[in-house]
Amino acid sequence: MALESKPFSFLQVSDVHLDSAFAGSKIKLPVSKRKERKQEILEALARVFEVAKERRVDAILIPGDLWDAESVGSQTVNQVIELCMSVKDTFIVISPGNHDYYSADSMYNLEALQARGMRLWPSNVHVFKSANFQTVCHPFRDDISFTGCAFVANVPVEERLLAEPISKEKLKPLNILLFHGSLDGYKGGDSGFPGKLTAPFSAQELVNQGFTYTAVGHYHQQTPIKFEDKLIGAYSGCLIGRGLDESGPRFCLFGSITPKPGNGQDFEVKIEPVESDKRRIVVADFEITGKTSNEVIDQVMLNLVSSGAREGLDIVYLRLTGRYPAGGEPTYVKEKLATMFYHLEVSDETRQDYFLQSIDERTTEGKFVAFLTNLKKEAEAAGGSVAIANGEGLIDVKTIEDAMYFGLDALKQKRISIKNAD
Ligand SMILES: [Mn+2]
Repeated sequence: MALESKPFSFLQVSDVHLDSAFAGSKIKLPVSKRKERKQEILEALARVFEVAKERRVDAILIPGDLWDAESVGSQTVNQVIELCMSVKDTFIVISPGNHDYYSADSMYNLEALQARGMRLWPSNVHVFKSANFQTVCHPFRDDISFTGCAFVANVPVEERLLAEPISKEKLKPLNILLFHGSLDGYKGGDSGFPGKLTAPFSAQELVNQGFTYTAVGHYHQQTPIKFEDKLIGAYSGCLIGRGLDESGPRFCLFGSITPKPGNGQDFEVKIEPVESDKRRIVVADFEITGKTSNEVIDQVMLNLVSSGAREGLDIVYLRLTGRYPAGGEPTYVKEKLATMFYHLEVSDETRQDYFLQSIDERTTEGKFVAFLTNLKKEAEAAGGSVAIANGEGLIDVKTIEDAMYFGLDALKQKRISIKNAD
């Protein structure tokens, strides 16, 4: 078949996690802001569709996790369906992931939508519904095909989906692969989560399949996939930031694939990240030792601004470390800066500095400190932990230090402020 020598353009978006609860993160958004952020996911997705219209893309590729759970609200899905209807001339291809897996009750199932009295996915949307790879042709471009599959349950897939060659039977000259899985060697902050590894694949296995481009979902950090410097696919990463491992800008990807002159099978593939979340999560560390409260406030502000935190807009997670003199507990940081950002969470990992004055070794405190200091030295010499209570348990350096500070709190202040203990 002769190739139309026309470029193909697309937007790629995945890991949208619509209707996320925003609970369980160390960022600790208050309930009112969790609701706002939930709405902002839909707003971010609506902007993706606006970009698709502005740039007149040929397709929107969604390789999974469009919503966070099968319990996604029907109103939310209705709004997504409306967005899809608003771009009638754009083909939208969805390969369901582990969170939005395809099942008889799924919001991707037309009968399930009918049973709920909901509107149906319009004809410009194709959802892959089989765990095996299948191929469809672009409805308005007979030179382009899309191959994809679906998760059919939220359980990790151990099988290497790309180990065997995928059928080339229905492929067109420009062929796109979409799926949800874990790239070997991915280094993002979400790579080590228990149960996260699913449908593993390598860049070598991907290049062996020979697709023009592959849109992959699942991992949340925007990651181009290259083989010997050639771009063969990408993760767009998650659409908006929800947790500490999703700090910084979040993206959808604008892609363009242009046939190279003289050869119908050779293409130039380019992707461009487009920031998709109006807010950013900014994570910063600050050491307070030896600084006055005014110095701490001034320097924390400078530190946050240089970390890219935007006043009134961003979600800031500030980790304070170091030691403060008696009465100088850095609670003033949150009080002074809380209203500057959309949300500020201060993780106070500081300790009162009990060692500014020497502790008389004849006192209870002195004996307590001497005992734990020796124990800490033993633990350090033994590689980080030491046996206590006749070898029935091991105690590590951090726990010994916690014990020393909590003990000193109790002895000196008659109260214990338990923080930064595991
Ligand atoms: Mn996933």
